[in-house]
Amino acid sequence: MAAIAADLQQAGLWLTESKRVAALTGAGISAESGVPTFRGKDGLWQGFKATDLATPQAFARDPKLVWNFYNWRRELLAPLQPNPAHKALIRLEEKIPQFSLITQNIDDLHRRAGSKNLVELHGNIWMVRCTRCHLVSRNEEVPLPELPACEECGGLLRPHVVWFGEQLDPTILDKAVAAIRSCDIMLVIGTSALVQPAASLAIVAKEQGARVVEINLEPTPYSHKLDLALQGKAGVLLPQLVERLE
Ligand code: BV8
Ligand code: ZN
Repeated sequence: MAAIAADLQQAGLWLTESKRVAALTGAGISAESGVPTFRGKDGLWQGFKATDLATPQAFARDPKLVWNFYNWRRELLAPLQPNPAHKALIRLEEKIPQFSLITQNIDDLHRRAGSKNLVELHGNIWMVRCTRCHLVSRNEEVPLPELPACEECGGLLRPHVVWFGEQLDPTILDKAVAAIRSCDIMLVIGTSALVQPAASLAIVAKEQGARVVEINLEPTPYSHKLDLALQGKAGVLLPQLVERLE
């Protein structure tokens, strides 16, 4: 326990000296809200892996199956609340002159927690996009019809999220990279750092001279390249880290 206290102390010091902070979050920050992560034991749905269903090919082949998957996640997510980790990032945003929050998550919990400067790299589960007229709208119906239709043109709607094999919105990615390129310190929270290009943002930060601190339940392929890797629950460690700023 002593080691982690010393690491928290050190991370707190670096944060106190920083004017520009960037945070990248993954599914692990929402785990304590009850959101299943992708690679934990609960990373499966009816025997399917998310990587099998969150693809344009799967949607073209069987849109009903893919919508069943997203409807299941929408129903599961609707009642869930932000946890102390999400809330600690709100306090950080209030304290740090320039704070950017970049998330891989589509669960909307950062927005619901009140994060302002938020970049959703992979979209948002409550946003839908028409496959015909490309109209994007927020829709919180739970559940949506099995094959939801666009109100404007009747075209088939899809989740407005980035599937595997799809490019991220360049404007959104550029905003994330700009924040990473200019930060003094980057926090990488609750991600297995396997999905690209999000995972490599930590290296972009390191290469421009920022300090990078990881908070995760387990080590990741990037842990050994970073300045600190705090092992533990985000809902426990993040509030402790932000307290050092008070
Ligand atoms: C692209 C939206 C290029 C959808 C998501 C082979 C090798 C390398 C790369 C590839 C490859 N084949 C394909 C690729 C590229 C691919 C990729 O990276 N694949 C991976 C699987 C290898 N990437 C893409 O396809 C991206 N696009 O590359 O386009 C391109 C170029 C030209 C032309 C066309 C295309 C698009 C990737 C975006 C995919 N969409 N989400 C949806 O959610 O339904 S990704 C999705 O999975 C999430 O958004 C998130 O990004 C990812 C899950 O990762 P994590 O968030 O890290 O979650 P995970 O469960 O893995 O880890 C949680 C961690 O938290 C764990 O470490 C755990 O220990 C920890 N934890 C748990 N509890 C806690 C905790 N930590 C703290 N506290 C706790 N309480
Ligand atoms: Zn339409």
